[in-house]
Amino acid sequence: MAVRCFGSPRPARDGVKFLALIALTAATACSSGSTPAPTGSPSASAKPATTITVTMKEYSLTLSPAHAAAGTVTFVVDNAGAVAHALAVAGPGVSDAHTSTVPPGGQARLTVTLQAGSYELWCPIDKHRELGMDTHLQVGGNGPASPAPSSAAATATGQ
Ligand SMILES: [Cu+2]
Repeated sequence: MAVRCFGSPRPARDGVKFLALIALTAATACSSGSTPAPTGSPSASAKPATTITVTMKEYSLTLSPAHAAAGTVTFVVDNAGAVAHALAVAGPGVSDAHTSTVPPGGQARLTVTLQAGSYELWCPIDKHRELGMDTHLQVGGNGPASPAPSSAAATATGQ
């Protein structure tokens, strides 16, 4: 019965709070380790990702813009058609990148890392590819040929 005097929910609650604090601290330490942001504003310190809008309908794919530099590219897929579509991408270094099925009027995003070269984009649903939902994206080299992301970022900052 002495346990009952002790048994208020407060100790347990404090324990949870403490654990949450540890988790929070760990998360903060983790993120600050990968991104050195001294002023606390994490925006725009890294090179911004390229975004390409892909408009899908029956039966075509339209890229805007229709070219990209090597690096991280996010395809924003808009289904402007009347049936479900999806986007698949293949090319140098990318073999099985695709969105899930996008319903009519829906949107999806697909982020891939592109190298210089030619990429094929198509809709993998039914025979949409054969019907015309198939296009290419030319990816150009990004500045000097040295593929070192960290030194490239330093160079960009210095300019
Ligand atoms: Cu389709």
